[in-house]
Amino acid sequence: MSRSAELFDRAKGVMPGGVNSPVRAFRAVGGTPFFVARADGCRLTDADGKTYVDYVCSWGPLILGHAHPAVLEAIRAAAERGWTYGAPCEAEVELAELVRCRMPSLELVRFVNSGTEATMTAVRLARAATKRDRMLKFAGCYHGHGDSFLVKAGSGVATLGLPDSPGIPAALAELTLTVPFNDFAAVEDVFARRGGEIAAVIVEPYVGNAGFIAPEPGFHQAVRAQCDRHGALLIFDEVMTGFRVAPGGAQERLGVRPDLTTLGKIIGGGLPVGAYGGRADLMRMIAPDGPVYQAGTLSGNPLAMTAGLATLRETERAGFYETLERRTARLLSGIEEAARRRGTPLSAAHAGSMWGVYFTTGPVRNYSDAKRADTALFARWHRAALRRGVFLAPSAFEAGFVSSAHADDDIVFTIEQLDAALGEARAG
Ligand code: KE4
Repeated sequence: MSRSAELFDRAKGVMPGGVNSPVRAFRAVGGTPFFVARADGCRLTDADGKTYVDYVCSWGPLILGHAHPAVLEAIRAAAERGWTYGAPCEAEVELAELVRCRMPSLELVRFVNSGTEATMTAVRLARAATKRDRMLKFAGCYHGHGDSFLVKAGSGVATLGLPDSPGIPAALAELTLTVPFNDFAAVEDVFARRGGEIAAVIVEPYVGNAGFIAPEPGFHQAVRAQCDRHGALLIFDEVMTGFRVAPGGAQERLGVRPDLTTLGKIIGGGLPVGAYGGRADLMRMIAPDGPVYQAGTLSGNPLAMTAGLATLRETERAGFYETLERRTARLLSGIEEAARRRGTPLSAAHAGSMWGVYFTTGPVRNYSDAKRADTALFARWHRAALRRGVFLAPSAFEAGFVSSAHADDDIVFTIEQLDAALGEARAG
């Protein structure tokens, strides 16, 4: 039995599913998850000494790859000064100022400890500011595990949500309306019917939790206009896209200014951090300035702030984003060429270094399109890729990431291995 298998058996005896986040259990792709012993640059090494080129990158935070020297040194130096104070420190001011400089729509920002905390609070704030209770989201978008988000669409448009997990009160779920992504007619229809009840629209500007789905030109601008017309707020959930798809995130790439933005992942450099921010008139409603309560023991802790600062500063190097986008495009064109040569229907897309592929003919415009992909083929491809030393997200409905630690020869190696893995997967 491999060391990972032994560890997984032990883990299942003490943690639900043997993991601390469900997707890591590999249920969607089969097989036993490997346990990581160490990580460096673009590679993971498992407990049995096998290495993998990593395209999960801890689900987005590691835009510099693992154990980047500048981040490691910053964390080490900060740790020597103590790592949580329960009182303000300079690092949180510096990171807040840097975030605002890169994303000017965040006139004020509050740090929390996860993307889930950020989105939960942003919706609470929107409800308080508008005195409305309903929220509009898009099918396939994930905004963390807050009760209001674990909701599935009911039947028909302008659908009242239904709980998508036990433990979610039906009365709360029905406050969440769900429509298809990229379907502006559906957005218009739900606003026509319930515009006066909607506190906010929350959206992943580029959907990274259903695979990778890009917005169609003008979609977000049209949603922005609908929000303005009906007095609803627009929340960009940039937990994944923030500082990933452009130096100023999706809002810079798209040229859309949301009222509120949620962040996470990259701004913590791999340590637990989330943030929400936006219009000063809204954010001043947050305690202690205003009556909307939110708090957190470790919010703004110096270690996480330092790791986020070191990470964002590295991304400001000349050509950083251009190089990442070039390598990501190279990776996807290699995968597309392999699929074409093997007669496998495949749809690929990326924005910056966030990418996704579906085994289905494109275009994939929304979650319904994504669900037509051949997930069994994806699972076989994933397992074959693992055997060949490439770690893809263990689900057909997750995005992939390229970091600045992925060098050109890593991309070439990956294309070769994924090509061969596709051959094995097709052979069943
Ligand atoms: P966290 O609570 O996991 O820090 O963030 C929740 C969240 C909010 N918004 C978006 C757009 C997100 O992508 C996420 C979390 N992303 C998942 C990846 N599918 C995290 C991985 C996991 O849940 O294990």
